[in-house]
Amino acid sequence: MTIHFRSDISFQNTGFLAWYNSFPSGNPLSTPAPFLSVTRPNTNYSCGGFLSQPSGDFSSPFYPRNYPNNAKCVWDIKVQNNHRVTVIFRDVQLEGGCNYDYVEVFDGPYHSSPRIARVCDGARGSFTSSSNFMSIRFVSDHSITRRGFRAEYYSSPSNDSTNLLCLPNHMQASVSRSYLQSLGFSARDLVIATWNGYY
Ligand SMILES: [Ca+2]
Repeated sequence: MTIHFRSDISFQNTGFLAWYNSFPSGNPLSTPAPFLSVTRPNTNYSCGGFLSQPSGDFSSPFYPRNYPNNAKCVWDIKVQNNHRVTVIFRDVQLEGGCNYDYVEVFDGPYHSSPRIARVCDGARGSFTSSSNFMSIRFVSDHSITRRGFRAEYYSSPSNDSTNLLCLPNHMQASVSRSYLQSLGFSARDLVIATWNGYY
């Protein structure tokens, strides 16, 4: 008999443990195979990291499968000078209560910066740094895990300038008030076609 195990390029998990036995072919029921179920704590993963691209995304370990217990992950985000970082939380499914498993957003490098927010189960929303640094920390306690979270970030100029940013599922257009006023318009004159509103 041959067993073939194959894995693809992403999402690690514990894997499997199988048991085999042999028996005389004339008496197949003489040695019934025991049912065996083994779960081990999964420590074979890495999380967090240094993100230096102008935009990107990150998620809890093994997302969208359950994150491990006792996880502590820090993502440090640094974008180019004179830009700010905005992080958008798209999906946050954590153990409820906010004191056991949570995500924290810091306005600069972790350890030396004030906390902007603690993101808990069910949260959505975005947060923007005051400089070109932001850090995100994910913490899980010793029990109960869920799907985790997925977040995206992008950078935008921190000064009052005109800028257009297009990502697969996010678009941002910034037009400075002074530029509009130099043309004789106000911010209320700005209209996005096919959009049900005026800005
Ligand atoms: Ca937990």
